[in-house]
Amino acid sequence: MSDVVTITREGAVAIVTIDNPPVNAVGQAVRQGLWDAVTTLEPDTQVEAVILACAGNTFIAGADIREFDGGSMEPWLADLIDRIHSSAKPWIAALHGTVLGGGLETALGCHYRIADRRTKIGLPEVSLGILPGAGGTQRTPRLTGAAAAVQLVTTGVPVSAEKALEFGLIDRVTDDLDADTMTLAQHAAGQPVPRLDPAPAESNLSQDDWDNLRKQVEKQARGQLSPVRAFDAVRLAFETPLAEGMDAERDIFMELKETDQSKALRHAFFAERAVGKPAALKSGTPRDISRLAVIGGGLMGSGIATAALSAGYTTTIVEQSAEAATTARERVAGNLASAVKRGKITEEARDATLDRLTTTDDFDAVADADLIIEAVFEESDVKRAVFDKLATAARPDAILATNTSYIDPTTFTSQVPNPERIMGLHFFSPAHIMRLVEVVRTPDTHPDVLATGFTMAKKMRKVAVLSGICDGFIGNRILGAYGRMAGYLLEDGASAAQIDGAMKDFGMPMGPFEMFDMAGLQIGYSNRKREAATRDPQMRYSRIADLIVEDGATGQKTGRGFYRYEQGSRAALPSPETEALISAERAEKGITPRSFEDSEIVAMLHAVQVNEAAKILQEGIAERPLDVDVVKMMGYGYPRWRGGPMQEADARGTAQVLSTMQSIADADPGSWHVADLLQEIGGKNGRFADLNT
Ligand code: T1G
Repeated sequence: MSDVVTITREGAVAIVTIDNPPVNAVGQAVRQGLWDAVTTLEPDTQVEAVILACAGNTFIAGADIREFDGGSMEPWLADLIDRIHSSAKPWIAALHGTVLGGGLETALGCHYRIADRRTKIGLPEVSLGILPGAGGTQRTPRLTGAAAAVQLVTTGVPVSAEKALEFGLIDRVTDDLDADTMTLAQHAAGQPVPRLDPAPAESNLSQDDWDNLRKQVEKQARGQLSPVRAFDAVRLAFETPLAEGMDAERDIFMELKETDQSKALRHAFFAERAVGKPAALKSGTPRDISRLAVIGGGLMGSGIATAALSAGYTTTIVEQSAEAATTARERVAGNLASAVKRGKITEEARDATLDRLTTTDDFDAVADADLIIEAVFEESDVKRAVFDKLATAARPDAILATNTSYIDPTTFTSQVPNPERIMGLHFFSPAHIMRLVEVVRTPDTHPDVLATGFTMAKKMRKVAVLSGICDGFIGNRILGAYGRMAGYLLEDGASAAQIDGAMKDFGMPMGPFEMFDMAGLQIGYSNRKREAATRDPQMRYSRIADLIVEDGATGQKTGRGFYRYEQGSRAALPSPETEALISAERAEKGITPRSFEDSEIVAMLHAVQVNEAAKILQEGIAERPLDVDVVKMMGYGYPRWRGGPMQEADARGTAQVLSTMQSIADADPGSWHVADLLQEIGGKNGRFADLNT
């Protein structure tokens, strides 16, 4: 018998237990163990029912995703499930934890399913760019009908045990899984074994209904293939017998598995876990922290405090006045009220969370904090004043973090004793929603401090990425190159609408100019004015954004920026004033506007991001290309089914990316320099992924 699948017996009931930590993935060893268990139990006349259960935190949470690139090994999961379903004895699946993908499919091959009340049950395969490949698209519809099957399969979002019961996916929900499973097994023993009807599933949907449903799935997929192809598989369950449907499902699975989208989505899955284990953390031990303090209860500070409170930390917000402290509490309460409204937390949980919050104007309240995050106004002098006070008000061992999107945390190390406890934490707004946080290390930051930052972020259900120090850290530095190139393309003849449209077709949630208008043009204008004296005179400078601001238009909030906005609407409309201003500037610079292909715009905007990322990697600001990918996906809306700019570069071919970047630099050597790392990898059409070890 295998060491990941064991059989025990209680009277006439056999209990097959899988023990394959951490998530009981149904990899080859588990499949072989289950295959052998069926072979052992089928002829055993002493056994009249079989319970399938898992040790640890969860029932099977899916196939082993790592096997997809290595070629599946027999026994195939679909064949194993068929064999279980054909058994002469009833199999009862005892579900707990997160029953996902191949885990649910294995349970659907059993004859009964009983779940602990807290279980989450789903078919998330589309989030990996594939579809349920072991019968999920064929058995689910025969149990739940069309609407639930389409929802489960094409969204990939798990449902509660109660909802699964309502859908007909499981037979029972229990608060005592072991006892009730055994009772169920004993009742089933010796009874006729229920079989799934192999005839096509029944639905009252018309051809038009199906076609409209597919259009909805396509719209929600936003360019991703798998939800739409998974829909096609589900639809087949209503038109063909089970065996035929299974064959079609397998064909679609094999088709999707080889797509760049699926490779990107599998990369994203593992990358957002790998970022939490940078080499720099190997020597770090996280400190045990429970009490946080946040200096500044504005939008960022109250968002950070909300995330901290929701993660279970006792949190104090320190503001400059009693009324500001009260406002901060109201902001946190508002954030939590929204979570209640969205059904994310109960009212009781909200109240318990708020009980952990203290808001005050007494700076000395930081005295018992284990970790303090300053989130005051993004100006060095304002932050310096806070660190001056922290130097004496905070415990000498308290970790001090500065929430900043571009200020070098080293700025503050001379102000406090034990500077090794300082790090930067670049939270993304809104901080209680956005999952990304860039953890910025100074040359002094202690590995334990970094490890504590990563542990805190994970507890906040955030994804932390380690960054060194440069202007904009990882994400905003790459955004800078992206925005600069977009400005040049605008000046050279492409319209804002064409550039934005091309990037939305690429999969971005919005284009650069819609994004600038939404964020507001004033901050960028002020930054550029401050940097004017030190700007490289060789670098091309596009004044268009400055001219728009000087024309009194600073974006969506004022009704005009790069676009015009009707009162109360966010729809970006052409702005004749802005277009006239752009034409005048082109004339002023003697630029004859030229036309661009969308593909050229996308290639150029992608190339400059990869080039900047290559420099960031060369400089050691980011450890691996996957760190860059995760920052762009989690913080900037980069389409997950492209896996981030570095994965996209590998998919396009790095030689191609190098060629585009070389052309950009040749045309404007004062503004662009091809990164050595891009030269090296692109020169041999290598893969950035090879640096992700
Ligand atoms: N395969 C391989 N490794 C996996 C894995 C999987 N399915 N799921 C998790 N891991 C690893 C993960 O990389 C990490 O490793 C560790 O387990 C803990 O994971 C045939 C084809 C179950 C909700 O998509 O959603 O079935 O970093 O940090 O936060 O139709 O893991 O420690 O080295 O995420 O407690 C479908 C994916 C597969 C579920 C637990 N199933 N997993 O979350 O832990 S395709 C999924 C998750 C399939 C069938 C198809 C989550 C979790 P390391 P973790 P967690």
